Amino acid sequence: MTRAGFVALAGRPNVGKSTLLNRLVGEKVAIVSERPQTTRRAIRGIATHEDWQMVLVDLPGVQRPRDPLTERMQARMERELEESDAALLVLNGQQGVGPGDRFIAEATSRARMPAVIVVNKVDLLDRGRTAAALEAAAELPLDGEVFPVSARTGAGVPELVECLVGLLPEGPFLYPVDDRTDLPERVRLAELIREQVLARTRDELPHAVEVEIDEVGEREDGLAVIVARLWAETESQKGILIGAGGRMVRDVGAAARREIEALTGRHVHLDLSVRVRKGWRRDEALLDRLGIE
Ligand SMILES: Nc1nc2c(ncn2[C@@H]2O[C@H](COP(=O)(O)OP(=O)(O)OP(=O)(O)O)[C@@H](O)[C@H]2O)c(=O)[nH]1
Ligand SMILES: [Mg+2]
Repeated sequence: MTRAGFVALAGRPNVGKSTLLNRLVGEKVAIVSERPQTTRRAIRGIATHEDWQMVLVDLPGVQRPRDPLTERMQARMERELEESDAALLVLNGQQGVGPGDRFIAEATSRARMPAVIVVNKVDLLDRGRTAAALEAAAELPLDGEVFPVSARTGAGVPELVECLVGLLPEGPFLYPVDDRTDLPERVRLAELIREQVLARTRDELPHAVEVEIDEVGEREDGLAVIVARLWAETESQKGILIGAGGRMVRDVGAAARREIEALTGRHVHLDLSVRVRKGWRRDEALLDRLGIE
């Protein structure tokens, strides 16, 4: 008999949920950055072994909603949690346990499902601090085993996987064995481009940018062609994204192209332009089109 089910990753922004999901899946399906609130969509990553399949749901970091974008992120998180078979609460071991973590632990506990707690980033901690973080995690108002893990190095991950597999219900696989994510191709491409923007911008800009894929095609000579645009909210943001002499958009494009070529195994021509769309974060129709639901 096989086991299969959904595991929702909950946790504050920037604790390493997406990094852990990629580690568990063994492929980059969710983008990662140093900025909080990198993940905007619920992304499913699929880990399949001989006799089990675990669908990891990477949720946006929990935060107080402040506009339609963040309201959607928050509502999506609560829905996904309800529909999962188990919850994985991720903590940042470097920061210890705070009120935000307790809030999420309580919300997870109310969802009444098996839970596991991960203390992540232990590669940055000595033994004493790891022990203190584990102790603080064990005192959270959420039942579940606690695991010290480094999503970055993979330390502690096999033990975590073994525990999670035990929580999956018995049943047939939910996705084809070769699938690693349920993200539509266009969204996956847009996310790889956004990741490169996040790596190069600061302050408000990372949150002000969205990426839309206009066209995915193929030239006669077989070269894949992707036309994408960066949405900014103001002219000054647009100026930063273009950069002196077009340098920023060129660098973002070149780096994103390399990522896309690595993912698809094909040569790609990426046509990237920058546009202004005031208040895109409040534009419900655009959010729909971008797949942020
Ligand atoms: N040293 C160390 N850094 C880590 C580890 N896991 C994640 N990080 C870093 O922490 C930062 C945030 O990682 P993400 O995976 O994007 O965090 P997230 O929880 O998905 O964040 P949101 O999507 O914003 O909620 C990135 O710079 C990662 O490289 C880890 O185990 N060790
Ligand atoms: Mg994330």
